[in-house]
Amino acid sequence: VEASIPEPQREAWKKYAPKPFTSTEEFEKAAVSHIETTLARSLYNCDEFAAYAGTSLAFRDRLVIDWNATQQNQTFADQKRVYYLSLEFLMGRALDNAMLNVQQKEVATKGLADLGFRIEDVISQEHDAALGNGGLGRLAACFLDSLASLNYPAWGYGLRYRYGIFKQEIIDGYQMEVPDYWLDFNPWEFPRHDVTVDIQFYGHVNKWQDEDGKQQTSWEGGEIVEAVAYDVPVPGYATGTTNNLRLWGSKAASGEFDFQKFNRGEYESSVADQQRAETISAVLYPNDNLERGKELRLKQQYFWCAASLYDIVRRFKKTKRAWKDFPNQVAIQLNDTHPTLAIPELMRILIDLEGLEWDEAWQITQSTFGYTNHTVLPEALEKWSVPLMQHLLPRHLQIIFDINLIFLQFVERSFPKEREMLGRVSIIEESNPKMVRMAYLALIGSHKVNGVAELHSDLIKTTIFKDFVKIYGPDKFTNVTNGITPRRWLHQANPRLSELIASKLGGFDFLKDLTMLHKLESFVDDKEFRKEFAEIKYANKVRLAKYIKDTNGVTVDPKALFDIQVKRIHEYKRQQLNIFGVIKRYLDIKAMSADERKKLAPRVNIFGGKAAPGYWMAKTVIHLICEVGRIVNADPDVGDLLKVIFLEDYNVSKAEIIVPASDISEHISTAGTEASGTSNMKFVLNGGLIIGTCDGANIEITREVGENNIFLFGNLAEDVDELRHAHLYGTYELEPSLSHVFDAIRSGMFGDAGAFSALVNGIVDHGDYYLVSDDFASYCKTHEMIDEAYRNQEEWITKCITSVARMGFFSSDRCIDEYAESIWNVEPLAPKQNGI
Ligand code: NBG
Repeated sequence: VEASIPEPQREAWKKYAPKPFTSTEEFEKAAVSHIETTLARSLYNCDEFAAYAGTSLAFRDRLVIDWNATQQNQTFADQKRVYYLSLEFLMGRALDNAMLNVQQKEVATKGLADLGFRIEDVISQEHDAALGNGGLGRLAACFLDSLASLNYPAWGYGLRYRYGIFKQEIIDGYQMEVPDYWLDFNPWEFPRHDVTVDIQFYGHVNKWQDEDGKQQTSWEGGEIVEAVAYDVPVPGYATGTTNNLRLWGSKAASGEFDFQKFNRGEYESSVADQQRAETISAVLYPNDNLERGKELRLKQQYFWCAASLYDIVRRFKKTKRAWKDFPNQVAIQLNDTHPTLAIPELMRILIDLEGLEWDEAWQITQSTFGYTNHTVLPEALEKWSVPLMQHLLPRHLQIIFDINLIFLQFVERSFPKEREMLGRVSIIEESNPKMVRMAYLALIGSHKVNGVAELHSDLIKTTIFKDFVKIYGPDKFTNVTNGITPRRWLHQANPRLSELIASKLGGFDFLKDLTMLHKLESFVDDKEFRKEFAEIKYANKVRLAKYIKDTNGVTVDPKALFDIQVKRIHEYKRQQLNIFGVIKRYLDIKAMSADERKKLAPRVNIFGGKAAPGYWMAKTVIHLICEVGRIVNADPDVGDLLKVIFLEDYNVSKAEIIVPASDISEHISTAGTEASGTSNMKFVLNGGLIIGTCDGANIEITREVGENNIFLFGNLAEDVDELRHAHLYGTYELEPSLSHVFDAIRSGMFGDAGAFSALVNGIVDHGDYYLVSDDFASYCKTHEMIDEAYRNQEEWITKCITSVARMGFFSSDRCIDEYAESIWNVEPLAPKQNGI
């Protein structure tokens, strides 16, 4: 690698290279300097936002030093890198995370106090980076944190959406969507106007024979859109490694706009091209676990895959290695099927542009890619219509057909007696129009396929990918159970608990090796420790109660049991089961005598989560929760015994307040539908217990914490098919206590009954697909057990502490080490000058 500064001048350069601040004074100097110069503000007009901006810029300088060193170190080391391709990165706020990861938060706290600011107020000025919908996007963010913290040479690749997930407003009990324009001031990204890639769409394919008689193919014509790189530094915890997240923005390729038109006075149409190009990276599709097959979405996918691959290949070619070395230098992980077009794109590069033969290109491609499946829900499995792909990506469609042909020939040879299998496993579905099944393409083009929790990884092998297990053998499939970063989800969200743990474990090493938490079990009977543990939970509940008061205007008692369900609103996640349970509780309270009421444990039921704008049933559930809250919270018979809260606009930064404040959280999907879930892990790590079904990672949480420390209920995944069948064709009786709830809804107790009829009828008349009725009795019974258990506070605290101590397995560090070992075959690279 050649340096741009010649040898004799490097001394001066090195002498003046920036050094990170190490003391409060140096931090203050950096922050004030940024506020006065970069922001052109003074001490007469420095508000909290300016303080945030100055603090961020000071820390950004710090990150950039480590970032540059890391990138240089990785280039020189020239070893295998990981590329994580994800359409979603739900990063949340960056400042607090940066301060903690470089271990300078105390310096900033003192410095800001010196300058007249409280650090909490400064941190809360930051706009969340919300480039994701839910678990899938947040998992990608946790993975980036772990990759950097463990010193893996890794890049994230995504799209720089101008609008992230919409902001949710609740108006008269209905969800309204407001665009999330988040880029007004974003100090965490670096535009790289010199790093651009031309991306082609439409056009046609040319085939000819060259002078040696070799078949040549090229993709001609169509239109070009330019991809511009925006880089986001990702600092590891207590390490010099700061990795890169590269997000692509789209821009018109042919200069600014059509000047001829402009000069003719056709102002509007002259900017039309530009606007059309910029539309590609304009907005995140707001669906969680649902694909709707829109052309713009396919354009987003190709735009991002092609730009990322161009970048990866460019970096590889600089090493001057032979192509067969590509998989020894590059591992690409496909986060769900969204980046599957990277497979035919790499084939196109290798064959059409680099002149490799098919077999060698295919060998390289398969060895490079790994594919993570995140769902078995049929409505979420991506399919693209063949005519659409023919139009937008004609060459890629040919390559997909060729991949399919060769694959089907192989299947035919291997299973000559099972011809009906060919139609089932074909990448092309023979429907009208024909469809490309992206999950099959991803699977066939990768060397490993993994699910995200044990049950889920078993399920993909027996359901959607059953035939493929037969074709490739079981070794192509593996499990990597999801994890969460303890830096954000313990140390940052719950600093007092992190401190308490550190005081018992002799420091913060557990944040790098979460299995060390097991040592907490020896303190489970330590009086002082228990007292502090309980106090911290109570303080976190007080904080949430204050937040609820500020946002919803409702007073809740922090001594009540806080029961929380926050996640995307989805029928399979069954918020409807929860709210029906709440209604039952309300009806029970109403029917009680004053004496009976006195014996009852007060509850606060807290909900939060967004519904996809087009998901009408999910919006109905939100409306019902709000209406129940309106009635219950104002009912003098009930008082503090029950409160029902819907928290508006659930996002990462709000999760950091909500998660540490639960006594119980709900993870109650129909068995077999939630691939993993990750908030379940966050709540338990923060000393809350969970009520859950035998689904996703709940099962492994049970294995780790022990059956006595979790409240499981409901039917098992293996019984779901039969139960569904019974609803449709059997003589099925609705659970009576649920009928009672439905009667109350139909009576208009919670406002216009008609508004909720579809919700109720889906269960009563239309097959109850999510088996709410089947699980309702055991759900309510389990909540009674929770009431009972909560009454015995001493035992409750024992359960909570024991659970925290046993959560070490669920660190995303463990998860990333598993990917590195069993899928990527990459090694960590120690930072050169250990930054800290
Ligand atoms: C989601 C699953 C969750 C899982 C996350 C992360 C999709 C397609 N899947 O259960 O629903 O925790 O992925 O793996 O968003």
